[in-house]
Amino acid sequence: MKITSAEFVLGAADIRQLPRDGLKEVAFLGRSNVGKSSLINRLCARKSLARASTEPGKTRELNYYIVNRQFYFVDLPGYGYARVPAQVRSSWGKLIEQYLKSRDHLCLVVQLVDARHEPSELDMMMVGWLDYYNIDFVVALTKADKLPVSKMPRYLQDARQVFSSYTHCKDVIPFSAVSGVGKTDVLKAIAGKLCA
Ligand SMILES: Nc1nc2c(ncn2[C@@H]2O[C@H](COP(=O)(O)OP(=O)(O)OP(=O)(O)O)[C@@H](O)[C@H]2O)c(=O)[nH]1
Ligand SMILES: [Mg+2]
Repeated sequence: MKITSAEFVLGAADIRQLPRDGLKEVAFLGRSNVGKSSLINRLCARKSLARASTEPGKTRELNYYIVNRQFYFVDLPGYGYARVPAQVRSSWGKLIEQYLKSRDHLCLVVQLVDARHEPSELDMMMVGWLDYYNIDFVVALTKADKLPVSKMPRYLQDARQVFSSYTHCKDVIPFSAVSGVGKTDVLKAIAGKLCA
């Protein structure tokens, strides 16, 4: 699949503000600062379509981008940023769960996990929700460029092991927004679900 156009459509802090046009959507989920916006920018070959943050926890809304005038990419608010008040953190959790539960046209979630670290409790809670709500997902192991090439096979094997118990996990893909590694595989997974 080739992405030929991508435009920002809306940012919503409330589930009721989301589009009702029935277009399919692909959502990007992961802790704050894991690289969601950078991954979206890389997929779309745009430098600053989705704002990559200098400060973690900046993406507080669900940001909708229309891609190829056909479907949406949804940049979900990053979770798990410690310096955000507990009340705000729990409202993000609710917003994300409401989103996952209610979007009938959500056909794939790209779950991002930092390639260098074990998935956090919150990451595991998210993939638990994805399985529970019957949503297919792929895991992108982000910032792969920061890991020595020799270590990647082992990290990938470990991650595959962790996620293999989830019925809806379709693939685990090393990804780098810097080098572009993994872009083709992520796009392939997306195209597969959009055409299904
Ligand atoms: N080296 C490297 N840095 C990356 C990569 N992806 C993202 N970053 C950096 O990580 C930081 C966070 O990236 P973002 O894309 O803003 O992360 P996010 O998940 O959208 O963050 P929030 O919107 O705060 O939830 C930025 O400084 C990026 O430049 C990558 O693949 N490699
Ligand atoms: Mg972001």
